[in-house]
Formats: sequence, structure tokens, C-alpha cells
Amino acid sequence: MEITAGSHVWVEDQELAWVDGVVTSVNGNEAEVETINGNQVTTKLSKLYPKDMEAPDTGVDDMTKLSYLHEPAVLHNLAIRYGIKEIYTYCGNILIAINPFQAISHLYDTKLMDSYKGAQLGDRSPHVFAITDVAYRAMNNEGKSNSILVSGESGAGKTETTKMIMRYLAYLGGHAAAEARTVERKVLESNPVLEAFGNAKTVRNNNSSRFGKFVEIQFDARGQISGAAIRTYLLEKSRVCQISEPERNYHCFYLLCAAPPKEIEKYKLGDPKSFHYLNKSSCYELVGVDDSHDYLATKKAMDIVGISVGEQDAIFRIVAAILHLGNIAFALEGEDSSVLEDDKAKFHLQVAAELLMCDLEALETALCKRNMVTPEEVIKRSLDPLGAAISRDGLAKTIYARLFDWLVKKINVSIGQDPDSKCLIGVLDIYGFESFKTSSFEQFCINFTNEKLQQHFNQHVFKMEQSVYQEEEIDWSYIDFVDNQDVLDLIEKKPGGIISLLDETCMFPKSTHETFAQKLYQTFKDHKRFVKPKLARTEFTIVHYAGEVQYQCDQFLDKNKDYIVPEHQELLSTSKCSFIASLFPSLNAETPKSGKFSSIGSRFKLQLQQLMDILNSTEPHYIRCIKPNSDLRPEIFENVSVLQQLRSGGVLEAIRVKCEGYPTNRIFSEFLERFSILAPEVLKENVEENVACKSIMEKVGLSNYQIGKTKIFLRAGQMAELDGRKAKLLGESAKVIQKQVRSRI
Ligand code: AD9
Ligand code: MG
Repeated sequence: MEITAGSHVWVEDQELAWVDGVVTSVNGNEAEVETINGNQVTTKLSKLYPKDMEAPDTGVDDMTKLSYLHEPAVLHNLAIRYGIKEIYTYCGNILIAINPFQAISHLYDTKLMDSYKGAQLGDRSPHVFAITDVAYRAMNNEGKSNSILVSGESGAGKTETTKMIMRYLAYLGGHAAAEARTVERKVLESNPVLEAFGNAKTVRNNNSSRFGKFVEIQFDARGQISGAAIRTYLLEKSRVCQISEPERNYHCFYLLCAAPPKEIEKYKLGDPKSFHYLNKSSCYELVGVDDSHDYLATKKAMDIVGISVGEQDAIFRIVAAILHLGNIAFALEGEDSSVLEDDKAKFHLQVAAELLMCDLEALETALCKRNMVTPEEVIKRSLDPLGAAISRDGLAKTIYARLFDWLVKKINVSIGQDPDSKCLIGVLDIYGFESFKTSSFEQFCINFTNEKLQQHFNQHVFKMEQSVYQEEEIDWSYIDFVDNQDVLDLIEKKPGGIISLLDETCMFPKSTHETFAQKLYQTFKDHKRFVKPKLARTEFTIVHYAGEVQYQCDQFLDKNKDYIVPEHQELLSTSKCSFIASLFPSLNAETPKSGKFSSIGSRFKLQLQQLMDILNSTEPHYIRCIKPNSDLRPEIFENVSVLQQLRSGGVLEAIRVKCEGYPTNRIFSEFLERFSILAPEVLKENVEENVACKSIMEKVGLSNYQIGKTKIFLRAGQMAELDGRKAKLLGESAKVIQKQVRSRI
């Protein structure tokens, strides 16, 4: 569209990302724009985007309905919808969900569920129920598994969205008879149990899931829920021993400290402030959360998912034991040995041993000493206080991680798998792309996951775009899409990728994080996606699809080693509590030998590949959750951050793919209604609608558009061009009328 003085445009703005304004003058290839916030901006014409002055005030519920599909229009559309509490918007088949940070009345009630049942996508306003309904119907009608992939950054609303999907699936595929309802009840109640043990308050979210989750809900031939399987990924173990202001440890610790007095006495608990693993942050309570109520609620949920009273006792005994372990402090003895620091430490050691039902002295030895195996004998070597504290923390983390795995396994056994089920709906709630000041091994794994999912997403978006064109029988062969296979190769190629190199480094006894970094620099010095930052000695940067992330190698080696100290293994496998002993089964030939290296990175890669295999066998649906502000407050919409999330979630990429093809299409009659004024004679000719559309385009002199079976497909910018012509024409006819009026006066 020709931009002239008076044109309404979007112009880039540092603070707001995009701001609208009016062009006041054009000079060569530059324009002066007066923005609505009162600034005068001079900018290149090529950097301006036309603003659609005919766009409805309440926005459009599907981005593909935008007459001008470009970044500022997308952002503006989301912002105005968010302002009127419309948190859901489609972008084609993708659902964008913006966290409202407040309860919106009736948004999830049963009446609303009723209204989405069986409705076509687009018939009703965008909603997570609508997407779920489509998935469920597709599964029933086509006999094919479906999946719903929910992504977004921390606090964007993934877990809440996932819970709504599960609730709606339980509503659709639930059983009429009360006694048959146990499956769906167990599926739903698995959420609070996993949240109690796997969620914590972080800077970004008061209820942040510290693990990834894929729930596979199985259905029988009648479309009723018949089983489910939950898979979890990468629980953040370090949180058990290490938290900082203003975060919290896992919820279960605080719940237990708020348990009824009998339990407090049994587990010798007290004020959470008195526990080392909790008091490194001064945040103990959460606004709006009553820990003592949640303790009872968690136990109730445990009852429902089939965790027995005896098992619950063992579970909470372990949780309490971990808190007591944390309070065992060490002091230096002699030159490099350690002893318990004081009577307090002795007390906690004793309680921990009681709760873990293991021998007191054996526990102390396991914490403070290590076996040194020489050809002649086994010598007990003392650890210094720091070494003993590391040993203690390692023990606490291992116990907790095994407890979490046990819970997941137990829930799966209790819900049960349906061996006859042919169809499933998978729901993925997994951490989005992360880039922090210091990004470590966890971010590396998370971003690797996102690269994998991005590839899957790209292929899907591309395929969907093609199918629209195919349906309308128009040519699509030229659309291209950028693949991220090169980043995936950099990370996971075997041999030669970063994960392989990391494993090799870990197995070589003399390696350090510095030698690892050097190895990376040498191997990938010419890789397009790998950058060695200037002056860096132990950092490296990966150019991810969503942006560059700088990783700090410091702890890559340690974090990659899935290691249990043999002394710890031995201690706990002989616990008198059969529950605890079962978490540490004695080693046999099949399990990797304790103390031997097993790689977290490689195992994660394998898990991810299995996940991708499942996803590839399903029909995917995507929900992109967006966090509108970092204060977790309602009604605040921060443009710059939203835009960044649209980019990392692939929404902008999907729009780019669309723009490469035909971003705008209109049903013939709609098109004629809007533009017949440009060639009024065509309507008189009584021709077919598609011919009339063609005539208009020809008269205006536009080419490269396509005529489908029911719609006209326009290239990027053509809609704006048509509008421009229309505005000019209307302007001119207005002038003519004015002239006529004036001449009459
Ligand atoms: V994390 O990566 O696990 O840290 P999530 O899972 O993306 O994150 P979560 O679903 O936990 O975020 O949402 C964060 C908070 O936003 C919730 O605790 C709610 O307080 C709030 N939220 C999210 N979605 C909704 C909603 N649809 N309606 C109302 C919501 N509040
Ligand atoms: Mg979550």
C-alpha cells in the first residue's frame, strides 16, 4: 500500500514494541509519524506497517481473520481482547491463551462445557474446551490418537490449562455409573498429588511445576476413559537442598509442617523456620494458600489415587527425614575430618535415622566417610565438613527423586493401563524456552526439548497450511520453511553432538568443566549455531530458534552424572522400612552399578525421543500460553514480553509461513461486499462470484493472488492495497460531493 501523509500506520517503539500513529509527511524513503503517545518519529517507509482502520474494536477471535496480518496487528489484537477479558484467541488452529491472573466467572463451568460439546471449532468463541473437543471428536471419528501440546514460559498458565483439558476430557469420556467413575477421578486427583511433591513457589510462579509431564489418557471403543499413563521429565532435584529468596522448597515440606499436632509429634517437626533446607529463604507462606488445609487435601487425593495409609505414612516419614537430614551440621575435626557439629546435629541425626529406619551409626558413617578401594583393602576415608555436607545433600536429593518417581509409578499402576485401548489423547505440559543470566545444564535440557517440539510444530504448521491450499485446490509448491535440524544436530548428534561430548568428558577422570568447554570450542568453531563468547573460558552460546542463550559450563559435568554414592545405596537398601528399602533395590546385573557413570543428558535424550515418537503417531493440537506481565497481576499487558513469547512459541513463525503464502483469504461474497466499489460494473454483469473477484483484482492491477473453490487468496499487502484504493476512491467521491454541495451554496 502506498504510504502517504495521513496514512494510519504502526511504528516501532522501544517501550511498547509497536505504537500507532499518523504519517505527517513523506520524504523520499522516509516518513514522519506522529504517534498517539505524542511523539514525532522519523523512520524508513519500509519499517512502517499499515493499520487496519476497519478492524473491529473488540478484535477478531482468529488472527487469520485480520485483514493485515503482521506483527503489530497480531499484538494489538491480543491486547484489546485481553482488555475485555477475552483470554483465548486462535491463530488458525493454534490456540493462544493469555493468563488472566484472576478468576473469570463462568469461564470453566459445566454449562459452558455443555455448550462446547460437539461444536465446530470457530462456531463458539475460542476456548481450551473447543480445542479439546476437536481432539476428542477426531479421535472418535477417525480412530486416531490425538495430542494437545501446551507450552509457554513459567507462569504462563500451562498447568492450569492442562487441568482444564483433563477436566473436559473427564466430562466427555466420563462414566455415567458412579462406581465406574474411579478411573477419571484418579486421573484428575493425580494432579494435586504431583503438585504437592513437584511444585514450588519460584520468582516466576507461586505454583511452578518443577518437572515436565505427559499424560496419556486412554479411551475404549465407546469413547470412555479406560486408563491413563503419566510420564514425567527431569524433576529439579537441586531445589530440595538449595533455595534462595523469595522462593520456596517443594510444597510438601510446608504442608507437613502444618499437619495436625499428632503428625507433627510423630515426625518431630516444628516451625519450618527451624529447618536448614527451608530457612535459606524467608518465604514460608503463600498468599491464599492454607498449608494445613492442603496437607489434608493432599492426603485425600492420595487416598483417591490409591496410595494406602501405610504408604502415606512412609512417604511423609521420608519428607520429614529429609528436613532432619538437612539440619545435620558438621564441624572440622583434626585436619580434614568432620564430626557432628553439636547436640542439635546429633538430635537430628538420630531422628533422621529413626524415620528412615536405618542404623544411626551407619547413617553417620555414610554421611562423613567414604570407602577407598585399594587392591589390598577397603579403607574408610574421612570427608571434611564441606564434603560431608555435600554427601548429606546428595543423599537428600536422591531420596526425594526416588520418592517422586515412586509416586508417579504408583499412580500409573493404580489408574491402570487399558491394553485394549486403541486411541489416546496425550496432554503435554512442559517447560517453555528459558534464558537466564546464568543458564546451566537444566536450561540446556529444557531448551533442547523446545527445539525438538519446535521442529514438530513447524512441520505441523507447514502441513496445515498446505492442507488449506489443497482443500481449495490452489498451488502451494513454493512455500518454504526454516528447519532447525542444525541446532538439533549440534545438541544430540551421536557421536559428535554436545551431549555426546559431555558424556565422553564425564567418563574421563581428569576432566574439568574447563576441558569440556575447550573441547566444545574446538569441535564447533565453525558451527553456525554455536558461538564462543568473547573472552569466555567456560561459557558457550547456542543460537536457538527463539534466540541466543549463553550457557555456563561450571556444573554441566556434575549435573550430568546420575550418581548414587555406594555407601548411601547400601545404607538405604537395608532400611527396616520396606517402603524405603524398595526405593533402593539391591543391585543386580541389569541395573547399572552404583558409582558407575550413567548420564542424565543421554537418558533425557532417549526419553525425549520416545515422547516424540508418541507425538508423531498422533494428530497434534497446540496451545500457546502467554504470560502478560512478570508481576503476576491481572489486567497488565506488556507488549515487549508478549511479543518475545509469541516468537519463542512459534506463533510468529507460523504467521511468517502464512505470509510467505497467502496470509489473507476471503470467501468470494465477503470480498465482493468489501471491494465491489472498486469495479461496480462487475456486479452488473451477472457473472460467477469468482469471476467478479478476478475482474476486481485485474482492474486494480494486482496479480499473484489465487482463486480457490470458495475463497480468494491474497498475498501479503494486497488487502491493504485494496483498502488504500477504496479509501482514495471514497475520499475522491467525498470531495466531489463536497464540491457539489459547495457549488450549490
Ligand atoms: V510453570 O512453567 O509450571 O512455572 P505454568 O504451569 O505455565 O508455569 P500455571 O498454570 O501454574 O503456570 O499458572 C500460574 C498461575 O496463573 C496459576 O497459579 C493461577 O494463579 C494463574 N492462572 C493460570 N491460568 C489461569 C486461568 N485460566 N484462570 C485464572 C490462571 N488464573
Ligand atoms: Mg506448571
